[in-house]
Amino acid sequence: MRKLAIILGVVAVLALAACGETTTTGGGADTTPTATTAAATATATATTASGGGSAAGTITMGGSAFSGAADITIKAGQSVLFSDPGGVHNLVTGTHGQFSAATGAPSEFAASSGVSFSPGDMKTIKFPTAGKFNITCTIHPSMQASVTVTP
Ligand SMILES: [Cu+2]
Repeated sequence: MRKLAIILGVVAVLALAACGETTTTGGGADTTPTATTAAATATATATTASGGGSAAGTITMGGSAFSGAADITIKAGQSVLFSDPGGVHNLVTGTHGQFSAATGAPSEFAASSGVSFSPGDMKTIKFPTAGKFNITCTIHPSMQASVTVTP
């Protein structure tokens, strides 16, 4: 009889202990998942009006210089893709960073304001008239390229 009473007592204590444990659980875990709405702002880098088909040649710009072949030859009526993955540039006809009007140059190069580029820009420019056109950058006067247009 005494044994049974002790066993019951132990069971009762264990039961209370168990109850005590359970009361502590379930509290305070309010980790509301703060919805980090990643504003996936469409960084649609303004791809250019490369409207007129494929370019016959490509001139590529780095951070402060042309990279790759900067002197290319195409035929009249063909286009050059000016690709700028690297930097901020402003291309004009001329040399040493100075604009000089070039007869027969594409209309884009007719003004001293030239053609501006930001990283990621790709612009296809058609050269309708034969001639040799020197192209420089007003921001980086050491940048020099040329497009030779054969008839
Ligand atoms: Cu430049």
